[in-house]
Amino acid sequence: MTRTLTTLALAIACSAAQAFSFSDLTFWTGTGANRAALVIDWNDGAEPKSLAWGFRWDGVATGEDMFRAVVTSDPLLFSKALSFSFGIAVNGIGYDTDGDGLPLSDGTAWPPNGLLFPGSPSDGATALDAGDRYVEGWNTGFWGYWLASGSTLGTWSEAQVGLSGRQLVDGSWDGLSFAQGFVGSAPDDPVAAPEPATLLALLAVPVLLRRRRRR
Ligand SMILES: [Ca+2]
Repeated sequence: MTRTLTTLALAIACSAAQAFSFSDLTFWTGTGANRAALVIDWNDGAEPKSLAWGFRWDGVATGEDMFRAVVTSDPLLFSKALSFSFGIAVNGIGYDTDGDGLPLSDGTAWPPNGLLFPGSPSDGATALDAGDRYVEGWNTGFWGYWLASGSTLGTWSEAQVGLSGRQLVDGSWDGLSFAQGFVGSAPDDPVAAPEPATLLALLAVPVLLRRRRRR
């Protein structure tokens, strides 16, 4: 298993492209004629710096719709989010890189779909597995929200709305980039999050069973 995961990590690292485009995405969720992508940059010093997922939809969809769809469909992706009258805000995002669950230092009990609404914000929890990634912040930092356009990833600019207020545009990019100490930076160029079929081949049983056990 260790060697398999190392191979997977190498495959992820080597798939980084100079000009990342929609055709580079391998993990897609949702159905419809429109396409957008979600890029998550932990700014945690680990590689790959950021990962990207694709989202398809018809009609009207928001950044929140894409975020919820991606988090709840990728078994390796987890998030703590908060719900307000104006919509949701991201508190923490984690990635179970080694596919055996995402235990945190604060004992968080993740729900089956990986998207937790804890009710109050938290700071400072860390991933217990050495290879996993998790960053959260509310008073110590925050998940900045960025937007870009173009079938090839263009220049990022800070969103002027939250995830719930953002209406997705066909062929656009949403970025979440953690701002430690409230010092924001645009998402670094991503690599494609591994597609479900790859995950199933490499990790399927352990990941799916573990998620089921952890509820
Ligand atoms: Ca793990």
